[in-house]
Amino acid sequence: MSLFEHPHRRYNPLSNEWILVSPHRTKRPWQGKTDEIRIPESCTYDPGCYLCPGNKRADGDTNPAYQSTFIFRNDFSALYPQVPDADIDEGGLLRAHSEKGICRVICYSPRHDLTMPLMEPEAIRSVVDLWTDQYRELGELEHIGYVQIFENKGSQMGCSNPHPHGQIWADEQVPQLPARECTAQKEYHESHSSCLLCDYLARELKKGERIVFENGSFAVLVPFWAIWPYEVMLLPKQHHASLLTLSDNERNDLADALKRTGTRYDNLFSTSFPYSMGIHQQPTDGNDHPEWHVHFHFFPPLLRSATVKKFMVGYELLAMPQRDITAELAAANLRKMPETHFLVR
Ligand code: H2U
Ligand code: ZN
Repeated sequence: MSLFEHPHRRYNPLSNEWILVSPHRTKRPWQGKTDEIRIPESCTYDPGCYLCPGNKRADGDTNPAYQSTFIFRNDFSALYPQVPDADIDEGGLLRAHSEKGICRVICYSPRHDLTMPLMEPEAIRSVVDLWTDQYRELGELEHIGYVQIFENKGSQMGCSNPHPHGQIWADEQVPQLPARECTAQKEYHESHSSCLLCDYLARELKKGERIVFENGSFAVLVPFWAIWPYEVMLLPKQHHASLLTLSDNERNDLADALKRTGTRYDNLFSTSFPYSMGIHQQPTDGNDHPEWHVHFHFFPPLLRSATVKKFMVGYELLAMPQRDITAELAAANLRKMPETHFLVR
């Protein structure tokens, strides 16, 4: 279709935002920044790592000799529960309110050198179980209206340590981006009497051009409206508002989908693929959210190699997001990748 061969705007119905796509620019020469290639860590235990079993953390606590996953309160939490309620509003121009919350760190494995694609499916399943339990436990707290589980992977995404880990920040109020998704899903649900992401996924599965792969219960696709070059969304085929209602089999399929997504990513540029990943689940604000469909976003910065990344600068910071490589081409490139990790071939 010629629309997709020329500059065009695409709509993101989840965030109610637009993105500019400039497919003709993919042939432009690159004379910009090239990072030094990092060889993946290979030691199973690092005495200097604050996440390895038995080691001391920055606040002086010692990690237990954990065998599977390990969770602790973030020693430098951005949010904490004991905050006095307070508000200001001066003419709608100076507004602020207090915010309570809880921040935790999750170690995926005692092994310092592993990442999700190199972990056994059973070990990834343990992480899925922990995410589910944490979402339940934190969401049940009265002052927690939203639970954000996420992971920064790789130093290019600001990750502080190669030890496989993620974070949870649980907030009193629903933060801005999930709040936008909440509004969009709610409006769609009210006007169509169906779920936005169920309907979207059905269309994508029928078309196939943006699907990376699927298993029995999950699909991984490059969204039509993706901003980052190799951004993907991972979502269950059945309607689930959160991880809580996934069956045992669906949890196993989720672990499988996470391993395969990570493997394809790493194989794309033969590197430990950096990204920020997060799970969007229904708010835990005490309201019903039949509109909400749980999904994972992966936002990786790499564009053309292990060293050439996309910068969100200039027009993106000042006007709107923009991409060159189309979502369809990105999906085709990821679809071509083998599912055996390049480090174990
Ligand atoms: P990142 O790799 O995404 O930065 O996450 C690591 C988190 O671990 C970070 O939020 C916390 C940092 O505050 N941390 C501790 O809680 N204890 C430590 O000893 C070091 C780091
Ligand atoms: Zn470690």
